[in-house]
Amino acid sequence: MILWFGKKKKLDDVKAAGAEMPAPELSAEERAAAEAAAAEKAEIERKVAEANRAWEERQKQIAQEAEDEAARAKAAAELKLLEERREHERLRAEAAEAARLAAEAEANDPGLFGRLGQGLARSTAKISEGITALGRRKLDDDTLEELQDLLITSDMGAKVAARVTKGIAKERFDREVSSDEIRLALAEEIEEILRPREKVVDFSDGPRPRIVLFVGVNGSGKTTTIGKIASKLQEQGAKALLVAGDTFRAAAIEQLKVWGERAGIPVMHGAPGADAAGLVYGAVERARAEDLDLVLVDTAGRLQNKTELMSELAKVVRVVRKIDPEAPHDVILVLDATVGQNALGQVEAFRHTAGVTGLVMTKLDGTAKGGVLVAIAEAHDLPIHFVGIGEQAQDLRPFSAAAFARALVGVKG
Ligand SMILES: Nc1nc2c(ncn2[C@@H]2O[C@H](COP(=O)(O)OP(=O)(O)OP(=O)(O)O)[C@@H](O)[C@H]2O)c(=O)[nH]1
Ligand SMILES: [Mg+2]
Repeated sequence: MILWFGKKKKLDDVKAAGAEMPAPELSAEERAAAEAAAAEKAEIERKVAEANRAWEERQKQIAQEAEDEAARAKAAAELKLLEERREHERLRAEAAEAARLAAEAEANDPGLFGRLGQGLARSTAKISEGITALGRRKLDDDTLEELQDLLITSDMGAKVAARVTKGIAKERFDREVSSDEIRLALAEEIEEILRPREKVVDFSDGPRPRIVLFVGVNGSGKTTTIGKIASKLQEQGAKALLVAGDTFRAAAIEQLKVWGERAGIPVMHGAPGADAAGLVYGAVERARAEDLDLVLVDTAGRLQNKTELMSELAKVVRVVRKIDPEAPHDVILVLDATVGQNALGQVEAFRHTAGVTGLVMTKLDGTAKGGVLVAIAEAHDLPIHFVGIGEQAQDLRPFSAAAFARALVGVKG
């Protein structure tokens, strides 16, 4: 598991642990003991099977030889019992095999990102089915154009789609390729664009209290994302404070309170309509006084073209800077994947106003427009911290370039 609040564990350790999970080393004695135990088990199994066979033979013989009805019936009943036992054994073995396969599938799953794969693969079935429909064929200009169109349906944008298809043609042009080969090649090209943006945030690094501001347009998933992160941080032992900086709507304060209560993290709020910048200033002072690790600030949703609301956000940032010139330490822009290409404009506007330092993309579970994240990754040198794949606390995953790229084009496993 990747820690988002890895006070002791460094990110690299955690990544290595997640990626490789080496089998425990056994000493020579332990190995010998394990081998002896396995041999003993095999011997017992062999003897049991032999006894069963002998017993079965004997029952058959009795059934044949017995003259009186009662003995024959008894032998037949014994045989039936044996069959029932065999059937039971067969079902048990089947269940064990199913459990083994499930465990294997889990082990081969791209770990934390398995659910993302399922979610995205479902929503981008169009690309995947389109590639399957191409069948085995020559990778010529026509095929490349069809592939480009398919990628564009995921809102990747024409420029990035062209770059990706050009990339796969480099070594394969005019060669016959299968759907699976195309899928893998596309995934590799997309991963290459995404890889530099993969950066799991470790909130325990850096200054205390670390001030994290969440910004974005209305309904993009800011409050929900804070709630999900809060649940995780609570599990990982961070001392945090949530701040209801969305002072416009009473419901927004309530929504954050619900998440805070669920996670057992205090929520600071003002009266509805209070000055957001003032509230955040107070929150930072409180975090210092109480020696907290983190302050997660929710802000009101605002459309990127509403200048007045955007300057209010700029004011929040300015006021926080007064109390700590380095703060806010993170300004996380929360983007809703369902808006597709529109998200690009949001990144521009929020970067300009609030000095965005990282991204979260939500609602990837229910859209075919997830490709826009590739366009954003190509255009903006901003880390992508998390992706949202549902409404529940566990539905936020650290971003993985490989898992995302593979899921987008429907590479299984
Ligand atoms: N399916 C899905 N729904 C999500 C996800 N993230 C958030 N939502 C839902 O999107 C809706 C809006 O989420 P909020 O967290 O209230 O969004 P917000 O950015 O705080 O909205 P405002 O405060 O109005 O600007 C809610 O119904 C959430 O449950 C996600 O990853 N997947
Ligand atoms: Mg909100």
